[in-house]
Amino acid sequence: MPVIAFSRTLSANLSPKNMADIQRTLVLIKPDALQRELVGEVLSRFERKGLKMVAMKMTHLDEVTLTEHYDHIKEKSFFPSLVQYMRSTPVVAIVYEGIEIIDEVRKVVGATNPRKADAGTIRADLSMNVPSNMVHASDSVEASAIEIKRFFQDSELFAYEKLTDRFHFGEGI
Ligand code: IDP
Ligand code: MG
Repeated sequence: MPVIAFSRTLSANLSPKNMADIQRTLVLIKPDALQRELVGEVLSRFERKGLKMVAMKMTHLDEVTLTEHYDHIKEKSFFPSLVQYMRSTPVVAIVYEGIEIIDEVRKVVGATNPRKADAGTIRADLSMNVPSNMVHASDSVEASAIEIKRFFQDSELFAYEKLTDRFHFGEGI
């Protein structure tokens, strides 16, 4: 993916050495967060971290999309119940952009099993179970590119100048 093309507004605040580390990542806020009225809490944790949101929408996932999305676990015995759970309400899909954002978001989200996740993470602080562990987040550069395309068209991704970029991503202030 051409890093410079999608990050022109962010680049105004960055030194060239940081440009190579700019990434995008896909987050899904899962049905348990919607049911438990914790969507705002999840968004707020990402906002407080200073993440730059470049896309967001509500969408109801179908079985085909979920089978693609969870291809790596589709042979597992829990897969049918995972699909049923993920289709029980719409999800909120978000794309964040920033330096090393893929690992940073996974750090804020925490380990897959909320009971093994570190305190302070979304999963540890707000949930107790798999599959209902609040949030999906891309786990690699390759996965994020595929997942963002799966959930968003190019026209739904926004480039804009966020005035705080220089605090979060610049060379200090
Ligand atoms: P991740 O979401 O931390 O990347 P993955 O291994 O990719 O974890 O699994 C995708 C999702 O499948 C998990 O977030 C969780 O909702 C569900 N899941 C994973 N393992 C189990 C399990 O053992 N039982 C039920 N659901 C599971
Ligand atoms: Mg995963």
